[in-house]
Amino acid sequence: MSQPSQRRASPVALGARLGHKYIGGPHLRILAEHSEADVQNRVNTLLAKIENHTALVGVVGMGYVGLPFAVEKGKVGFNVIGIEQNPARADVINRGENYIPDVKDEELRDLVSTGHLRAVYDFREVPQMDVIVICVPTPLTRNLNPDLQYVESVTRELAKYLRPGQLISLESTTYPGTTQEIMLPILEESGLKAEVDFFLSHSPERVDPGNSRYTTKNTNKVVGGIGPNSQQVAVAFYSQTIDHVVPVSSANAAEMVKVFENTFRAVNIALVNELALLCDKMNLNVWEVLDAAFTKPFGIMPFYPGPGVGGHCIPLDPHYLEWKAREYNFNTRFIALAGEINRRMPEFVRDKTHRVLNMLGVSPSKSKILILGVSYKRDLGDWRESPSLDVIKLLQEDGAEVVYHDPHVANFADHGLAMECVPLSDELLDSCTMCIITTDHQGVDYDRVVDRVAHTLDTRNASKRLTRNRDKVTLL
Ligand code: SAJ
Repeated sequence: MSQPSQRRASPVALGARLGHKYIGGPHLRILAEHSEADVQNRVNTLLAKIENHTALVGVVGMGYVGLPFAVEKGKVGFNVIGIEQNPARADVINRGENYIPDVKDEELRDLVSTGHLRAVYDFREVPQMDVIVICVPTPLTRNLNPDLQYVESVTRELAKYLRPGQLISLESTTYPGTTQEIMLPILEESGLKAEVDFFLSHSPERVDPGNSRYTTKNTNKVVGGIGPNSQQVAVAFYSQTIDHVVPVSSANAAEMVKVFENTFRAVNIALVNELALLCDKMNLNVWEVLDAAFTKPFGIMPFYPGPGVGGHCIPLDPHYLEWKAREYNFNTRFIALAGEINRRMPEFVRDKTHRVLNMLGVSPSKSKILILGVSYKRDLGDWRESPSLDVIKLLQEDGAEVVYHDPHVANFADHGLAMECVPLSDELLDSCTMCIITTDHQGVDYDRVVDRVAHTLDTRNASKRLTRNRDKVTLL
């Protein structure tokens, strides 16, 4: 098959594709052919830098996605500059200190000491970079609409410094169309043309915080360019550090893949949460039902109910797709229903708490309740969007005195709350009316908690291995 540069496209088509207005005459034909050769040269130059690891890599946002990504690139020999708007974080990195559990301290320290990795506060060094990867948050507004302020502000900054030959790749989870419809026009305000002067792709992050089995390196990576040149350089770039790259036909497709993945989880978590609500009415043990259902060796995968859905992905990302679908007059009812059920779970926990307090003969306003676990999932210290915080607020509204213990969270301030972790002492346990297990961290002595507290509401089945006093436990 002929190489792109050998194809004889008509000057009009070529000129149009290259972003030059065809005004006729042979001189443009020379210009167009020269530009096609230019473009191919830019692609080849970038490919060479990527393949010999001399490309200077920029990573915008040094969080739980950006920092592990930067470390993987540094480990294979790329020089990496982290652009981190939080100067304190940038300074920590430049001291060779780590703050992301999924990153190995010694690997970060070595990369910083050898100069392979450093952090800066702003975008002034972008012109020296060959590839810039964007790993910034994509939150929701209060009424569940996409909030692209970080993606847009970063893109505007990049447009100021953009130069021919660079690849920009967005990793943040977002609705299909963000890269093509939002980022591309902003970047072309620079006067440079996508696919001709610079290259643009979407490659959704697939980080499962705390998952030591699947890492940045061995998790399959989907990559979609806004055109064939962008696709070629983006696939080459990601292939340097990721075992298996999965090319898809466009940035839109890549964006859709990711929001589908997280919608899949949100819907299935909502399904088991709904089952928990029904089992409660039917006096069935939802944990027993699910454990038995998951013995089926095919056609099913484990999900479990809980006090709600936390983190910065599952509660948020599906609503990016829901919002975009409305543009097509399409109601994504599964997403809406899943969000409704999952957001309702903290209230269900409050209802069950009231039942336990009634059984103990204590009114909520006279109770002292221990919340065991505030991070949004086990064995992590991240409390963002954690349902535990919703449970605490609801119980405080009922007048209860609420304290928390979480071995991974020394303190937190969010949702109008500011609390310190209390030690899990015998005195504390003896002073509490009841305990609610909201995060099933390993390493907590659940036997001891259940022994000493009058009653425990277990929303995670953390007490499943309890050897005694099962009558002092109520399961979600
Ligand atoms: N949860 C349940 N029941 C379940 C699974 C999860 O209640 O069966 C709750 C968790 O307790 C947590 C929330 O849902 O509060 C989200 O859990 P999660 O396991 O999806 O954790 P995240 O959001 O940190 O990571 C997810 C990734 N997780 C997995 O694939 C296991 C993955 O979906 C994405 O790569 C990532 O979000 C992301 O960054 O999008």
